[in-house]
Amino acid sequence: MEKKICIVGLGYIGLPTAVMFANHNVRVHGVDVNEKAISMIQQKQLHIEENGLQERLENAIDQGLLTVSTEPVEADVFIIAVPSPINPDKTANLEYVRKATASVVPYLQEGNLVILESTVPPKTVEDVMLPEIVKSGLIIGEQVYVSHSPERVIPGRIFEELVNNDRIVGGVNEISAIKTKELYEVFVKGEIHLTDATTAELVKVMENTYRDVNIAFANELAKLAEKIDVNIWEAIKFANFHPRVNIHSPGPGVGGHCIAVDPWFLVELSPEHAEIIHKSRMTNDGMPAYTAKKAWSILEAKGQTNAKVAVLGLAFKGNVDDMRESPSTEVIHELEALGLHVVSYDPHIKENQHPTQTQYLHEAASEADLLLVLTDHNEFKEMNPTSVMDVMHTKHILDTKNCMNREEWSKAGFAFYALGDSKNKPME
Ligand code: SAJ
Repeated sequence: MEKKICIVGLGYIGLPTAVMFANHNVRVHGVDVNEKAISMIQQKQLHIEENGLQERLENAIDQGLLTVSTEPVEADVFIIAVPSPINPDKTANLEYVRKATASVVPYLQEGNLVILESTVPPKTVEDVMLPEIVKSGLIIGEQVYVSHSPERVIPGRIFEELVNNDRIVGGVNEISAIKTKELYEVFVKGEIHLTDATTAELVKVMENTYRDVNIAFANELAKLAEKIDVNIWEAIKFANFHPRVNIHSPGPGVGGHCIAVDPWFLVELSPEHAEIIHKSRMTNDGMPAYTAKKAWSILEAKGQTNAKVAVLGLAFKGNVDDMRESPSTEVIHELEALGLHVVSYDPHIKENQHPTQTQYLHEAASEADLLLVLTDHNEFKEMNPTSVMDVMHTKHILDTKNCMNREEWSKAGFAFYALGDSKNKPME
């Protein structure tokens, strides 16, 4: 393919997408405001962790198909993949999207296509992007094509999902959508469904909101199960044998930059019509405090209110290096507020990301009274109790992700507790 693509935003979505196109013989120029990230990428180093990214990045650069800098260049297609976070008052912050769009306007030429990949509140293309693009003097939909093609990939499996997931493409007009579809067909094997930009925006936000509401439901069930001595993990497993039931998993909270954020876009749209969505957000946001309280109760029952807690997991979910909106931060904050001493450990998180952090499991566990598992990293699932039991002060473990081997830890003499389960509580 002769086309050249300029991708603005080289984060968790932009960089893998850039590398993916380049590995399919498309010339790509990547842009980011983060100079450190740019110089790392130039040296074929990663500033983010993703399976399969390193070798694909090396290949793209070695083949001369990927260049990066802090400024856009002329291209046939511009893809915008920048953050769309929420402000402290939970309203959408669309400044990155607006600025990224404005940054490509001076480079736009007749026939170009501009695609927004970032997840945004419905109407962002219309209300935020088009007013910038119109400044190019090109007629939108005729001389410059615009669309929204939300990414739908899950961190950790991005290269698989970029290829195999179906994609939704919403154009400002039909020709914009068709041109976008033709572009992604370079590597997408899933189906590409065409619609208008606002529908595509809503679809993406709905998907993540569905997950948030479903997780809130699971969290509510977990709390209820604890009242009646039922193991919620077992109950959910059984319920999910029903062909039309798919209950998600409870946990210490919902993190990441998507699921804990996107539902607010719908709440902002019309609060009085988004009651379940709003309530679910609050339920999930309440889980870190619930988890901390549960940890505290376990220790309090043993008279250990001045205890040390070894937190296992700072990442927002298993096997990723991403701490954005991680519930662990909030859980630790709550534990400290309850007067507990916390040392945290996460093999996926680089040094100095959290004041309580150590790079050594041994140091976290040393003299600890409770192991609190907040993230289902493979390293934790495979952990042998003997690696920590001798250095701990008292052998308690609280598993909030149902990822630890209860039998093995119990056999090693640990009192094993789980979120959503008071059925199997240790005998007093
Ligand atoms: N979580 C639970 N219970 C569950 C599932 C997840 O507590 O049953 C928690 C996780 O531990 C984590 C958070 O929710 O803290 C979010 O994790 P996730 O794996 O559900 O989602 P993300 O944020 O990594 O990726 C989501 C995906 N969306 C959907 O699955 C609908 C992904 O496809 C999107 O591309 C991504 O958001 C995004 O960028 O929007």
